Amino acid sequence: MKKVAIVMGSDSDLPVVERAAGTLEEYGVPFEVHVFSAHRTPDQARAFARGARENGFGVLIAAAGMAAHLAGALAANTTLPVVGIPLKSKALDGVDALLSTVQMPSGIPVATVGIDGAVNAALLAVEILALSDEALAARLDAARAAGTEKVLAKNAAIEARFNGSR
Ligand code: RP5
Repeated sequence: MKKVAIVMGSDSDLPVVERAAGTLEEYGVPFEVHVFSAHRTPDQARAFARGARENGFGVLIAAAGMAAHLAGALAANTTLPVVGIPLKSKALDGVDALLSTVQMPSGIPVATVGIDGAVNAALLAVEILALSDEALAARLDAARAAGTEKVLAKNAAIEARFNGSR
């Protein structure tokens, strides 16, 4: 199976990024985690993206806050799919990172998830790898069905509490 790369702009991003790593672990998807910054270590970020395909990666996840150019900078240097996670920071609550990540020029796509959306970023990566892996696709289907069951059970409990006498 191809690997997923999780790249973050700073080690201060790790608390959110760990949720992506945990999700990939749940699905048994191999991954690496790196700190490369579009601004502080641009040469290393570029080299990583340029070599990612030949180094066995299938999807890159890029997490960054503030002026979040990391996902775009990686996408500029690879045609592998790049999933961007805009991270919440103090001053602008993550809207700065969201807009920096999502507003890519035509031709260089970044699939952007919600602010701090690390779990969905990992799930998107799993879905991409599952295009050519039926066992992985089956695991996604099973997890989706289990999630549905959980919500139906919650609905049943709420309905029983409030609608019992109707
Ligand atoms: C971004 O700047 C990083 O992704 C991080 O979210 C933010 C702040 O970085 P630190 O100053 O905490 O290293 O590039």
